[in-house]
Amino acid sequence: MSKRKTRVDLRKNRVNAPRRRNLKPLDENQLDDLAADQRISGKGRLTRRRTIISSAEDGSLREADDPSLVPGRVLSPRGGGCLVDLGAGRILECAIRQVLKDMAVEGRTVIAAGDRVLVRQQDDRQGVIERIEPRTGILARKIRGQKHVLVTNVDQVLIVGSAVTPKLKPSLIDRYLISIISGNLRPIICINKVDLVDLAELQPVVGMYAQLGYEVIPCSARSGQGLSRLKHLLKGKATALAGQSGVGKSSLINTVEPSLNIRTLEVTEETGKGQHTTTSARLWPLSMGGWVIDTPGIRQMDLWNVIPDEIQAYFIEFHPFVRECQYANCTHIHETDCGVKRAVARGQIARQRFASYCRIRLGDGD
Ligand SMILES: Nc1nc2c(ncn2[C@@H]2O[C@H](COP(=O)(O)OP(=O)(O)OP(=O)(O)O)[C@@H](O)[C@H]2O)c(=O)[nH]1
Ligand SMILES: [Mg+2]
Ligand SMILES: [Zn+2]
Repeated sequence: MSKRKTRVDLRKNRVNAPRRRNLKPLDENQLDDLAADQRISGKGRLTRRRTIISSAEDGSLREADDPSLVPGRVLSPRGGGCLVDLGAGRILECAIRQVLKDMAVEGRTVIAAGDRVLVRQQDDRQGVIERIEPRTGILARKIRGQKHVLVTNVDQVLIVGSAVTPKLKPSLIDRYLISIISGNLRPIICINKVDLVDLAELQPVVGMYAQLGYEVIPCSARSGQGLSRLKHLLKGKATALAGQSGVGKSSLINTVEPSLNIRTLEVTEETGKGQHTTTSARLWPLSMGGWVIDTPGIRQMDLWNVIPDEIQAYFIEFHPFVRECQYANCTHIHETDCGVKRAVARGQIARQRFASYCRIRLGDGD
């Protein structure tokens, strides 16, 4: 590996007391705010210099190798730190070294579930994360203009929706599809709670995504329907489960791995919404091989790093019709002579997908 030594400017230690040992639980947003606090903000605060090794292959920055560091995988962000699995059943509660927080200039997230890290162990319960390995396979979204990494180092994302309670939101599925594909991950669409509906009612939406070439699994954590197919797809892979609160993400993981017994809660009767039972992302090993990351239900999935003109590229069924648009820069929204709109009118593009495109393009929520 070609390596290069560089001198980098580092920010002065935080003026406030360091949080290193303070591991009291914070919620996801507080953690993000913490990370946001720590962006490098001005030259006036750059006081120390340190030698960092940068690797030409992956562009990652890290300090010189240290044999006393042990590798681990982040199970869950927790307060200002996180839980790290060192393997063989050893789990440490770890703080994050200040220098890593200082380097997290890109966005809100210093550390995310799934991160591969190097840890300096302090005792059999605690340690400090000294290094974060380069991430592959990120699922991220945008919150208040910044990148929020939901999970890292996964192969695929299971987009979980429910047939009813809460009601299926294809436009949310479409947003997930864009962020998953733009993150170079494989999407799998899972429509849970099919025990509560007549399968024939779901057929149009299942058919719509299957026709686009996506893997779609109608399933039920309650009746067991579709679960053998789901298990087959999860085996040996690192998979994040994502979707609204109450759709049954944690329930599905419990069915695949009953010993986990993850907490789940009824959907609120009046609102038909979930209760945000899972509050931080958590990685779980599967006994059949592979990992799953359970994530908290999210209300909104704003796209990170996808500009409006690029959105149409993710609607693969539009591609053959775009050349029939009068203008090369057609947005397929207000133009009258538009190949995409004609294809919608002829039934060659699903209305549902076109409606999603318009909402996402116009920046409307779901
Ligand atoms: N009828 C039916 N109910 C289900 C099914 N899967 C989950 N549920 C119920 O749906 C409710 C919500 O399930 P959870 O697993 O907590 O949902 P979640 O997606 O993890 O929700 P958050 O953690 O809040 O994001 C629970 O009451 C489950 O028992 C299913 O296949 N059929
Ligand atoms: Mg949950
Ligand atoms: Zn057009």
